[in-house]
Amino acid sequence: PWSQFEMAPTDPIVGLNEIYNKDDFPSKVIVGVGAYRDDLGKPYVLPCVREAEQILMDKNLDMEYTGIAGEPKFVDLALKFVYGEDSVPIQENRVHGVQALSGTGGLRVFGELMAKHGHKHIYVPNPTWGNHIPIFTNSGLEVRKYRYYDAESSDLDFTNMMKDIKDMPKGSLILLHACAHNPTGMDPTMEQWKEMSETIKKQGLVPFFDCAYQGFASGDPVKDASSVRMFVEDGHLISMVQSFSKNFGLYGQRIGALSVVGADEDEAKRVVSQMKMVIRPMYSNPPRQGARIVTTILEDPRLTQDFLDQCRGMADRINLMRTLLQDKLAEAGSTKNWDHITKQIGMFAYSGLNKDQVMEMREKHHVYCTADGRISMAGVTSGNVDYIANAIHDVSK
Ligand code: PLP
Ligand code: TYF
Repeated sequence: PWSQFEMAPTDPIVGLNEIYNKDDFPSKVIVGVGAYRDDLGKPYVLPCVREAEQILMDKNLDMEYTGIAGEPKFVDLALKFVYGEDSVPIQENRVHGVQALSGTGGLRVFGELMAKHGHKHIYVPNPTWGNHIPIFTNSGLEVRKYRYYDAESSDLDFTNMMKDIKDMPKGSLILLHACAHNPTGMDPTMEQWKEMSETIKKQGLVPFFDCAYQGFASGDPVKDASSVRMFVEDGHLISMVQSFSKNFGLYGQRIGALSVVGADEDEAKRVVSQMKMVIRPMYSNPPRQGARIVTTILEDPRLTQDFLDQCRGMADRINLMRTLLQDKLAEAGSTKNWDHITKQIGMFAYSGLNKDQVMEMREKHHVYCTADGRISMAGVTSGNVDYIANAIHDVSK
């Protein structure tokens, strides 16, 4: 039964690890997958997470199945974390959701939910996180793109984005990156978000937020939720997927949430009941440990404060590396403008290197970033920043 199966291509982002692992050059560097590293290049478990694990261990909890929608307490805390406790629809009990298999799983459930309920297409920014496209295609939605970024000026292409939004048919789904746009690191300003909110409302579009970096953009999760909170205040009945991979460093725990703001409590609950109809035959129910960890932290004020400090610590280190990388490029002799490295936010620097330059960097310097020139700043350390700067300068001079 397997003879006609062809070898599938490796994933453009995750597959980079395999290529890197085969390279035995001693000072090779990988700045591919967006996963935080400490300044020694090692994976980082937040101390608040370690503490929460210990608390949970001491509780001797059972390992029964959770419900289809996951852990209710987690979902409640996750929604307050992004919408804000004093959010009007939270107060009115018309924001409901489910625990999701991190951002990816929430996106997939959302895609299928909307395809099942009459949606034919979704608009995503160009460029967007590579996985968005197969996730929504596999969900049964046609993926359409709106202009987002101008490679020439390494800046947001706001004028053309607004033009494209104005051309979207009424009722269309539009995906927005809540903060720290992946891969470009360029977010709209609050004034621009306001204009987008007004136009999206006027056009009768359905905004859906992907919030994968709350706390990673500015170091402050409240500030990073500003776009989402503005849309909610403007009266949009948004839906949203949250990931706790990056901000809590819980990557492999697969923990996230998918939520919806309804016109009233009953409406939000009806949507959630339909999410459960998608989930039950897909994976039945989500894993519990990540939900328990996040719950333990967010229900305890002292652990929450520790989390905020540790999350800010990661964001600060990345921003320090942005400044250092830009400085080192100048030091290496580059006369090009690299201002965008420090202007961009979140985990990535969208360097502007083209595919040939990326390949040259891999072959000649053993520095691995994705083919679109995206550099994971989370992988840059004080130990490798000189080496990376010299490699970038060499292939771009
Ligand atoms: N959405 C965006 C924009 C991302 O950048 C990522 C991860 O890189 C995800 C979703 C999904 O990540 P996870 O499934 O680990 O939450
Ligand atoms: O670096 C990125 O953009 C992501 C990271 O299951 C990632 O692709 C890797 C594995 C995964 C989800 C996200």
